[in-house]
Amino acid sequence: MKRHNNIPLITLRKMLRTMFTIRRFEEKIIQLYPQQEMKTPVHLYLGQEAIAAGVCLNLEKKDYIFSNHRNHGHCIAKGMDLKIIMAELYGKQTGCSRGKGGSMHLVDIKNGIMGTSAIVGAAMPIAIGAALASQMKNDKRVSVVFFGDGAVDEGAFHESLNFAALKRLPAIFICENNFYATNSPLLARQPADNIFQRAKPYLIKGLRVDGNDIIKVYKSAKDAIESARRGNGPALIEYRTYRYKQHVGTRYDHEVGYRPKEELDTWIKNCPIKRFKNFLLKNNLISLDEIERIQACIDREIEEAVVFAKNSRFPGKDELLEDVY
Ligand SMILES: Cc1ncc(C[n+]2csc(CCOP(=O)(O)OP(=O)(O)O)c2C)c(N)n1
Ligand SMILES: [Mg+2]
Repeated sequence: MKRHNNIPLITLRKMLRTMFTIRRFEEKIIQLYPQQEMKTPVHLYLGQEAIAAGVCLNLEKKDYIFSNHRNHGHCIAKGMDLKIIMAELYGKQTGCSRGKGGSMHLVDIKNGIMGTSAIVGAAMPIAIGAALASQMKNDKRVSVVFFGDGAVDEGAFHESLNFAALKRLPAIFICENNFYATNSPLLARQPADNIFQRAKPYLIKGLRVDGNDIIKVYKSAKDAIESARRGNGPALIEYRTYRYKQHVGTRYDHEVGYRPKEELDTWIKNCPIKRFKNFLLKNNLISLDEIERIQACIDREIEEAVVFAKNSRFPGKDELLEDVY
């Protein structure tokens, strides 16, 4: 079987396909949002695709992920049906929360997507609860929790690391450090840019990895996930990356003044998809024709999701209080 760097060709292609799917899905939202049919706020994942794709390609269907407000990429990479996501964004009854949750409340239990929450840091204690259950049942599941650098400001981060380390839980903490929490830069909120080192006092593995290099993301996550599955306890991985768009919404925001345009430009040059595409082409692992075929296929799938969402019905008045706790 053809391999590169010990990664099978089929996995390398899945990496590209998953990143493309996330990127094109988000771009479709940007295109459709001005029609004002999607009433949900959206926290777009553009620029961070390598992290969701690289991590989730190491997971089995039974493994759990827990996510946050910037969740589309995680859910797509873990295998959620695009139709169901799109329907939820359109507030339709066929969405995963029957149209009552919107973008920040995606869930798909059968694919191990245990829910996403807009409360910064909230998913971490829930993820280690699930990991504790897996340990007690010995079901060999791994729980992965995605959170931003902003969630590291929260007490729940330390409590969760502490407990996961103490019990050697099969829990992987994935921090997507994009250097901002809303419009607040990392160093205005934390004394040092050293998130991965927070693993040290808990005596667990802490890594800092280029989050825009999918091969590095994949390999680092693979080691951590396999180790956790073998019973060796949790890990904290800090992936460094950047979001292209405003914190919430579909526009660029460099004119607001909290981050310079040059910074955005530098990161756009460092696009994880462009980098990986060039790498595959340079190493003759894919042809331009094949890339175009993959892209066309993804675009068709996204288009179908839009048609499905638009054609679905809104929840009725009589359903308003169903599934509400
Ligand atoms: C407990 C809590 N505090 C504040 C907020 C408001 N809020 C929503 S997203 C966000 C920033 C999150 O930043 P980060 O964790 O770095 O994720 P990113 O948006 O950069 O992906 C804040 C402060 C919230 N939702 N929950
Ligand atoms: Mg952030």
